[in-house]
Amino acid sequence: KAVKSTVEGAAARVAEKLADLERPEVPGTPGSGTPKVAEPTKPVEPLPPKPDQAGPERRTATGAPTDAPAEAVSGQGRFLTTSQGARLRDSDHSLKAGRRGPTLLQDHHLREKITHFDHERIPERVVHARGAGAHGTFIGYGNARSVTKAGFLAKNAETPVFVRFSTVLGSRGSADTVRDTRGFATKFYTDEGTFDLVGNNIPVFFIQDGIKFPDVIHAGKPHPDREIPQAQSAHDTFWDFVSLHTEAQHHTIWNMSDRGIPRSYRTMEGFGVHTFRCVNAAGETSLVKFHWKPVLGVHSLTWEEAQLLAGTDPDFHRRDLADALEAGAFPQWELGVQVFPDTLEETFDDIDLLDPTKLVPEELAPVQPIGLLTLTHNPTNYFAETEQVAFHVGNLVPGIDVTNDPLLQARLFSYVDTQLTRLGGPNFSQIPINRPHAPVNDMLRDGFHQSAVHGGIAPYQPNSLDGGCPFFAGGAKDGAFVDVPAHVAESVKTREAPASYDDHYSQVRQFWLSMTPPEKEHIVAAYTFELAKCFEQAIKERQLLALANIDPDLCAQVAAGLGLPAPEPTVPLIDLAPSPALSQIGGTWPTDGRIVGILVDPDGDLSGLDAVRTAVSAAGMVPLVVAPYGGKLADGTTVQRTFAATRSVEFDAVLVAGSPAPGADALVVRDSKVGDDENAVLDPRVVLLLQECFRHAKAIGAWGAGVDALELAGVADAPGVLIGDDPATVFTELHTALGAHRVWERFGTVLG
Ligand code: HDD
Repeated sequence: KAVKSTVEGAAARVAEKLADLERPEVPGTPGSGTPKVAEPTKPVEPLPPKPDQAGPERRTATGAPTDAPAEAVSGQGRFLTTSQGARLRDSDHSLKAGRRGPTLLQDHHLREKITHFDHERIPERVVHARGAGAHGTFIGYGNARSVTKAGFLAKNAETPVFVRFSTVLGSRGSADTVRDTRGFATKFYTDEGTFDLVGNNIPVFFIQDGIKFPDVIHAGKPHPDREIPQAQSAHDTFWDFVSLHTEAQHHTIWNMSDRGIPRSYRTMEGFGVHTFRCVNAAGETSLVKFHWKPVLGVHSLTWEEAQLLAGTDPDFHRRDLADALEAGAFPQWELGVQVFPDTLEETFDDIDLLDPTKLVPEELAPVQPIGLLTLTHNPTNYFAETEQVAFHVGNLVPGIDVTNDPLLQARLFSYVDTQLTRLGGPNFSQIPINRPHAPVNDMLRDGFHQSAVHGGIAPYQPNSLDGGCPFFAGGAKDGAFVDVPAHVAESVKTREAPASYDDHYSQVRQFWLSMTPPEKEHIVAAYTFELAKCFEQAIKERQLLALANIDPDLCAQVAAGLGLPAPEPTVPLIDLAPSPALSQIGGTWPTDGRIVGILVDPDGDLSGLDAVRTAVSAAGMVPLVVAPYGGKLADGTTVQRTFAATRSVEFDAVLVAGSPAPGADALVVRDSKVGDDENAVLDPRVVLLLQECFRHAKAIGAWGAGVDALELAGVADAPGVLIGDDPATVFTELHTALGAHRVWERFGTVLG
């Protein structure tokens, strides 16, 4: 009875409320001829945009409220909540029928937590899965006006950018230092729309037509039966492909050169690869190739370093970039262009500009700098930014257009298409990292993950309801992207390539002939390593034939390493003039962010250590004190690396501090029974470290009794081994040597 009266009471209260409500007039009554629901008769303004969902208040790690930007605080809000904002008292125990269970299906919090976790992963990129990103700024020099009207290249125009560097073949969790091409993709958030320059650190590509992209990638990826090897080209299917498709030989020799194993993302060149068609304000067109030139110079690892690093620090490149940004050693690249007249033939000096397996040597067409890129910030969240960023070669701005390069044409399709699977639908440009900074007023609607709340009722153009908006821009004067009216050769449909695409060797030979002796030595070693990893004899022999067509001497050296006969060339060798710009050796470069290891004997003479550490830091480099065990040295210096936890490959150069004191048994181990200098032996980990640094042609310095260590390791007397009594002088010489990246003359004398 009590229940009944409560229900009745509630019903009465509802009826009362309803009676109070103002009801809209019902227009007309049935049969009166007036429709019941009014049709809209005049255009309505779009609904006002909804304010962004407010995030919880920000708190510091200790729970105190803060105004710090979101990326600077570890947590948000004081209390842990569900995804719906309900505060949680416990997220460690599931809801059970008694302490010993079973777990109840009604545990909505358990289900939310596990369900979300179960769906945290998205498919990794089908290529370039492993990458590292950074934010920065691009400043135009203004000198590209005669070539392109692109606004972001105007003098002193500042444009925010996001760059993602990557390897190509490896999975998302693979190692950074594998031998591979590196991606160098830049998103310019310009006022005229987003421009993406989706390039590589190698100026040519494996194939001439995008229809073969799945083939070359299937060949390079792990074998489908055992899913090995990971992140490698050293296997049968890769070499099967490139020896059968000899157009791939040019890209392949770049991979086998030191370019395939960069020292750092900061020391890589970047290339747009394709030729683009640019247009200036007067409507004149030019053909253009884009280049990124690193201010720090182009430097590489040695193959042994790369292999060791893949084990000791698989994140070597990612860490190097993040550490440099955090330390304020902001990496910079100049954007440069090679400019060619836009002729009907689309060639320059007989080089087909639409063939992506060909480059134009810088000696023939200099790279002219047109702007400066500076990377300044690490991403706040890897997944949100580096993983979800979506590049597209079709993201173009007025002033930059595509050409008919068949590789580029296929890419224009692939990059949007791939995001539909990878990012789960067509609205990926609404993800914060992908949002243009130019105002967007499109008529794309709905779809998975639609997060915009579009107003209005007329998402079509033209319309007469939403005020007729939006309107078409009246051509170039309104800043519209106008496709360049490029000539299209009248022709018949055909699945064929131009005749010039048949030259697969002349520029590969030119690359080989442009290398210095140590670079050639590295290339021979790389081919020998990779082919030795192949099992099929026929593949090795076919690739040797390709090498013979590049250069008989190269072929002979690799064949000798494989224990196979060197075949004769099957095509005439064409000698193009060498291009010294292709070599990485020569010149001196800034050493910002380089790592200098300082080996210290805790029982030794520590005088000079502090001054050297300060000098290394003052030179913009990172000093790392290495000792047999951790903790603090007698002078208070913190040991940053122990012999057990480091390997030579972590350092660009090493110093051995003045030590050891007589009788010390750390860095230099003396024979305890005899206790004299003649029986001194060096800690084997230090021997290994010094000998590796020596083999990798790194600058090595020592002062005072530290020289003993070099002598005991057998590396005391050679170019780039800098010995003296004064630590400051030794460091200055070491710094100068590091400016050349390596002590090049040491290669050839030892196995590098
Ligand atoms: Fe590509 C990713 C560079 C040819 C299809 N490519 C991708 C990335 C870079 C390049 C740097 C990674 C972007 C990122 O960091 O998210 N790709 C190149 C260069 C090429 C090239 C320099 C030749 C000059 N690519 C190429 C062809 C096709 C693709 C011919 C297909 C026909 N590339 C893709 C892709 C990817 C991609 C499948 C994978 C993930 C993505 O796009 O977003 O669409």
